[in-house]
Amino acid sequence: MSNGANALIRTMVNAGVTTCFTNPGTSEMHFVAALDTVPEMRAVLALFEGVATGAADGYGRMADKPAATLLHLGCGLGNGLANLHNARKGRVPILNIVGDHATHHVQYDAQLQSDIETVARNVSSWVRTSKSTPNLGQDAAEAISACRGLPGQVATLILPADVSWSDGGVPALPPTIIAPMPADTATIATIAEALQGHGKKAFLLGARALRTTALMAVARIAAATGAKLFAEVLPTRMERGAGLPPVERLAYMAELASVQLTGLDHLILIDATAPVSFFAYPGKKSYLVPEGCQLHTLASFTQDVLGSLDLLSVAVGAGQSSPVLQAAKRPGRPRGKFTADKVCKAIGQLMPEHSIIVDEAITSGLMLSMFTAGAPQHDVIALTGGSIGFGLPNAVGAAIACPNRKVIALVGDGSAMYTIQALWTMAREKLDVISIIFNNRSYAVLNVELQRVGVSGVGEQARSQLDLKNPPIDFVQMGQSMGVASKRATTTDEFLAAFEQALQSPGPHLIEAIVPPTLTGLKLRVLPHLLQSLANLPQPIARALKRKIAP
Ligand SMILES: Cc1ncc(C[n+]2csc(CCOP(=O)(O)OP(=O)(O)O)c2C)c(N)n1
Repeated sequence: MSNGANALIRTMVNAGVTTCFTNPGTSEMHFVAALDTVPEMRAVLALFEGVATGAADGYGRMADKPAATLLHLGCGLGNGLANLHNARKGRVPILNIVGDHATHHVQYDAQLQSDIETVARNVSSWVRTSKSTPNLGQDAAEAISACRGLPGQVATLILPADVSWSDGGVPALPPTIIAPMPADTATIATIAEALQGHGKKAFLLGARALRTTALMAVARIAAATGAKLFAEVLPTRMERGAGLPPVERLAYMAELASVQLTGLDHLILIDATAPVSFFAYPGKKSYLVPEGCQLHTLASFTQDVLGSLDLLSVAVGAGQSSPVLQAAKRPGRPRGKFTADKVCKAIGQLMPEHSIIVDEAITSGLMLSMFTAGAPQHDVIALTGGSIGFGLPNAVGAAIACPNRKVIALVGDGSAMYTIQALWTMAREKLDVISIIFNNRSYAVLNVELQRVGVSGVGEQARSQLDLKNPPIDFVQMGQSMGVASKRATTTDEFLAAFEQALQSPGPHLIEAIVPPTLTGLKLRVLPHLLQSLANLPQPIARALKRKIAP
């Protein structure tokens, strides 16, 4: 007869949940012991819960199915919250199993007792404390059904220790996944009419709309109707590169995004929400849809993206149109002074086909999109919820989901320090990840934000809150101490040599790139011109923008 833990793991495996990122404690010991009775489940130890949840996020994005986490009561779940938040914003499915005290122990309010459900609700659309061993399998099947449905979401199943250790567990059958519905006839007709009219129109593409099949379909419609293609600022997963339709990402800075959207008469959302500014700034707009622009939803988070695109394609007669495709074009080999831009250029020049780029470079990745646009096809996964510390853990999950693809994680030094323990899991699991850490010894983006929020008279103490120089962080020693081959690059040539070597030898590598901060006052002034060249803006708009961003 199965105990609860065994039935639970069997249910998970039956439903295709075959990877579990763990950081267990005493209340999870029966689950841990049961792992050996179900060898189809791969358990991966993480040394901090934020690594476990971030790895589950990366796995979900790349495998298109949930991974599980195993977390220790409310405190363990709380430690994992930031990356669960990123998953929630990216609509990534994750199944959390959170151990709890045995039901009869709760009355004593022992040391680790806390309100787990309250912690879970912040990020989970489905939360349940399993009350009995015979029902545990069914509870798990319902949790999996909730997280795999549309939109993908975080489901948290709380597992009291006695429900786990008692006999009488019954594995449940996999849940049936309900097929989503496409847009209705009236919506298709309205959007088709907007696309065929004279106004300026664009699509804004989110998670599922940034995958190859959807991209090709929407690009055909765009070619037939003259619509432009935008991607959300921070995509869950975006397939791009030579041979795929090029899509312009909306800028992080609201001032720039507003310019990208200027003059639109119709904005059509596909698995995306209306664009808003990341933060509010005194005197600046939060809602970025231009006045007078009509907003349409072709497919919401719960609707069928491909089915809706097929219907729209028929309605506008786009079936035979040829989509605009990105030409193959890599940048030249970088030379000269070593900067973060040179790292981005080297990646554009050298990265292999089907690479997975995890982008948490923050300011250092400003030129990444441009330098990799015509590189061989690859995926980019981004910081969907803005909660830093996602890059290294996401790389762990992506590498486990896609063992035959190179993962290149681009991470700011500040961001890397949140979840640096991920390196240890990379070494232990021998994951094919190249972690590039931009050591600019600064929270550089916050220096920019300090200018943007309009404060005056910044003093020493304020400046020191954004400065990581003292003491300097040594990422090479840190990587080596966790078993990852690590090199430091202080010149462009050193970086190229380290990167080429890392590309040739499988397994985890770390390259610490010692670079100056990218987004200096000078770069800020140049940004409008960069955007102008990308978006063909008229001079007066570019000048107005320049005044807005860098007066
Ligand atoms: C969980 C969380 N804590 C704090 C922040 C605020 N924050 C945003 S960016 C940033 C610093 C990023 O520094 P780094 O990774 O070194 O990149 P850089 O800005 O230097 O390019 C901080 C602290 C956040 N976004 N998320």
